[in-house]
Amino acid sequence: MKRRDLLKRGALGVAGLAASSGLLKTSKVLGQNTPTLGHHHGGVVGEVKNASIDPAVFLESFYYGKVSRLPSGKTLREYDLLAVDREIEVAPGVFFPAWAYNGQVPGPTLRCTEGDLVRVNFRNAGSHAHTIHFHGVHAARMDGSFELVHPGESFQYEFEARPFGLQLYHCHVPPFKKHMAKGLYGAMIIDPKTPRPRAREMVMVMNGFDTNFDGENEIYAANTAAFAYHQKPITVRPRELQRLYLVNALEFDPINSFHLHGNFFHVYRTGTTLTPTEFTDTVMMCQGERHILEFSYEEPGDYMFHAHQAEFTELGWAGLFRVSETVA
Ligand SMILES: [Cu+2]
Repeated sequence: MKRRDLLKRGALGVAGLAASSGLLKTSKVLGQNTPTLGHHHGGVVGEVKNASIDPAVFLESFYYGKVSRLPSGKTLREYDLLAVDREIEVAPGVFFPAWAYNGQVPGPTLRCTEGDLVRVNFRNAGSHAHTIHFHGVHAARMDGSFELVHPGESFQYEFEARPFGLQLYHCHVPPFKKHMAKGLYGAMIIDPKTPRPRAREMVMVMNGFDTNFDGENEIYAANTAAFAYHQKPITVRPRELQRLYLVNALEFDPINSFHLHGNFFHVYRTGTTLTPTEFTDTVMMCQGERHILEFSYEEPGDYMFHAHQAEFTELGWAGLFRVSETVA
């Protein structure tokens, strides 16, 4: 049965899909609630405990690598990335057999500064050949598109970090769509040499999961766990500048989006400018697109953010910013 047919029959959402696709592992979690949004305490009952990341921690985690100084004065940053097979939980009780960099989906958010020499020690401990293709400017042999790294093998990628902005890295082994959709992707932030203004910074990698392998996503999320930030809102202080690094790693659906409630945000397209290119409340993003968003809230309260594709929202891609003076 197709996801869209399922949805036409009523507000089944996550629980209905999980139950009908036979992927249900913890029956107490699902099947007893209204899984779609519309009330204030999260879209599903139960929590994702094995997402491979803690969404609250992943949101603000940056992997700066092992830093050393080269004789030229340049900064060298060394990162270790390991591809593994791992089952992850993507909605309460819904598991997905992922392929994951460092055992997590999304992979760690690599962070460096423009001009740094980036060295990535990649080892493939998975069951299929993989690579890492980095967006950015680099030599062809460092592109991760032709040199397959077979199970048990290693490869060292090395390039200068440029241009500054928000980059994407992902496996580039055919069938490409499958290697992406299985979870081999992550964000890479290349900071400008003169840092951006001080802000509270967050990373959201918009993704989805084809849990019944029919070539469509059944679960959607920002940072893998459906409704995670709806169940545990992201707390922000009034008037504090929020900087969101937003990456679209979704497969199968050509377009994804981010819509913010009660507010507008500035868009820095691909993160490659220091002046905003747009002021809006909804940004559409094709596969592989990424932008930096900046905004701040005045009034305390709970504000939704979600894909403006309502179908994605109901299947997990929704969260809340909780604006409060008393943020820890
Ligand atoms: Cu791969």
